[in-house]
Amino acid sequence: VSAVPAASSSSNEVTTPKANEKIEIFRVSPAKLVVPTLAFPSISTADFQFDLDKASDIIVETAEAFLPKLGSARLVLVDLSHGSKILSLVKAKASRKNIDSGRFFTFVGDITKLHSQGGLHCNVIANAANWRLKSGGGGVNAAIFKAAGPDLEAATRARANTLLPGKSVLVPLPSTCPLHNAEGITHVIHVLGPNMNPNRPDCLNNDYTKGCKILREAYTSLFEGFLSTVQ
Ligand code: AR6
Repeated sequence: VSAVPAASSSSNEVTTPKANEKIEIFRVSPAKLVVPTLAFPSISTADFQFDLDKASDIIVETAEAFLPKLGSARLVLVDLSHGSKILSLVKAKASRKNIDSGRFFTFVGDITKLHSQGGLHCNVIANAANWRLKSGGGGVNAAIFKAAGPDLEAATRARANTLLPGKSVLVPLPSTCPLHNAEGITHVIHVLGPNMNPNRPDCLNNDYTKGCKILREAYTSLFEGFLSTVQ
């Protein structure tokens, strides 16, 4: 049985069936062909100045704990450059623990262009948000709100106005949203991590007992949100 996407009509893609060859053609939504995949940035480790070594332990441990619940779905930690320290740390620690690298891996690219520029299909992306769930600011938050346009702001407002540290909110994207129709992203999960930057609200003043607890809660909440889209 061949699954032929109904829309592949370019003449040089057409193959002629051989005698007696049975071909069944049925419509397959492109979204259904993609393995459910969450792409997420390293929460709190840039503008919020969280320690990279501690963050990498938490990312690897929470991802490892969630993989068995996720079926064939994948978790992908994304950052912008090949020199990313957090990607190197996580890659090394995941490999030491023999975590399946087909289901949990790192990827270099802009999280808003993973499909169009990186060839990576992700149906859900996470945002390292601020407590007001406002667009702008810097980092990945500014990039995601800019790429998604006003649709994401409206869809976010329909669900929440603020977020507590360690929590997340799952926001479905309408099909009119550029991130949905150009990149195949159906949901954005806003996550608020712990803040160690004295110039940002709710600074924890280097209290890593509280900080690690909140970062663990943040990833747990993020992966639970993703799990709810898979089930
Ligand atoms: N694609 C992939 N990764 C990115 C991108 C991108 N386009 N942009 C940044 N990163 P940050 P935080 C990586 O600072 O520390 C915002 O202003 C980046 O290299 O975005 O949680 C919010 O409004 C780093 O590894 O998030 C909050 O106020 C990771 O994303 C505050 O910053 C997270 O960096 C949140 O700070």
